Amino acid sequence: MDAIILCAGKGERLRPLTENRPKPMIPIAGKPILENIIEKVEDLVDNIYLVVKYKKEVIIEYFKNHPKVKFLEQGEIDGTGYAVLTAKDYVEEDFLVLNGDIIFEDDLEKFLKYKNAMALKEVKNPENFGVVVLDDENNVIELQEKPKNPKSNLINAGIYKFENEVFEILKDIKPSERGEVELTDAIKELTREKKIKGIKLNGYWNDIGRPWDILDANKYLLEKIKTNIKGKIEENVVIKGEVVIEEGAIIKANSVIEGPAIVKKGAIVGPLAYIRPNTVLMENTFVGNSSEIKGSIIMKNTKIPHLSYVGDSIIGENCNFGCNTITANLRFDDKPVKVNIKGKRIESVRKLGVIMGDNVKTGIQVSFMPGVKVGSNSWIGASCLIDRDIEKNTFVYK
Ligand code: TTP
Repeated sequence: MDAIILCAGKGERLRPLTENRPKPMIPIAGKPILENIIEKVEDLVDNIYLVVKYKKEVIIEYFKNHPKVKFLEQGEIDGTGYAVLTAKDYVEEDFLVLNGDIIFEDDLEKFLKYKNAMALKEVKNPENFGVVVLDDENNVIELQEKPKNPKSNLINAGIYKFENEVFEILKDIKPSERGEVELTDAIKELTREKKIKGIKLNGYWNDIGRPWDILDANKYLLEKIKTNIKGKIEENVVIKGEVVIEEGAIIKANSVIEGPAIVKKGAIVGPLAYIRPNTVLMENTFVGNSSEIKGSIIMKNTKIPHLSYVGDSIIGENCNFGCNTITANLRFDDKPVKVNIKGKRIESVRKLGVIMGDNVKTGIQVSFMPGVKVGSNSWIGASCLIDRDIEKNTFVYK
């Protein structure tokens, strides 16, 4: 048994976080989304084929020493079906296929006994997804793409078990209207002869597409951590709840950490810093005097040295915050924060801060309104209030 993990997508809805890395490499709960997926399959399969393309070097560098991982590059044509076809001459007779951007709880053993199967998740809003209709024997009999009137509340969860036969179907599939060879078109062929089972997934499942999905999955994964303190803890530090502090991290005097939280290797917290639940400080970050971080992912090498508040935010690598940089994460009217996703203004969640790319610098007293995005390499000058998205490589000043 082998596994194919689809990692070649462009992750456009997650700009600016995907400007310098593919979506599967966004860190959630301290490690890339893809590492969470690999951990789910590595004991079940002999080989794990990662189908890569966009920013492939980031994936290859991180996983190059994994004994089961091999890399295949998707060709010119886009689409999940074409991504699977990339592995045609490599995988064994039976194989699992997983999207490279899902965080899920359930185990996958139950798929292995079927020739062809797909994972389904029960949701309240099936109209936003690919809906799957089953017969009494759990055979998939119909797929509906974002239907106005869904025939079931089960959706395609992006995990499949196939036999080699699917390649024969895929190689004859023509690109869809959006120019992609779609895996679902091959599945439709299988449904004609009732050849594919639908298997319901239990527990948490999230298809990471939008920034707030990352924070939701981060919260879910952090609920599972157990306290493990290997770093240096100075005097008068208060640690509550489940907290991981890796070796080489330092928590300086009079800081407070409320778990669940992870402080990675080389990170420095304090003196007098306040780390609140659902926060991850990646490697070599610095959160200094009187800075407060809540419900956020701060990627490696980012510095937040003094008098800042960062709430419900995702901050890229190598950013530097000037003194008193502040994020707002809640509207006065308590309504969901609106975010621009691929040109559309979308309601997100009640609390959402800033979504920031890599290498951003802010001057002193910079503030961000809820849900704004800041592209990589931008500089925000002193005293600016940012209430709109900032493209990458932009210098904003008063
Ligand atoms: P999507 O989430 O549909 O696409 P994406 O990752 O490019 O994100 P966005 O829509 O924000 O641009 O893709 C589902 C999965 O399939 C995901 O794990 C990426 C993978 N994929 C490929 O490997 N190759 C492809 O050509 C496409 C379209 C997706």
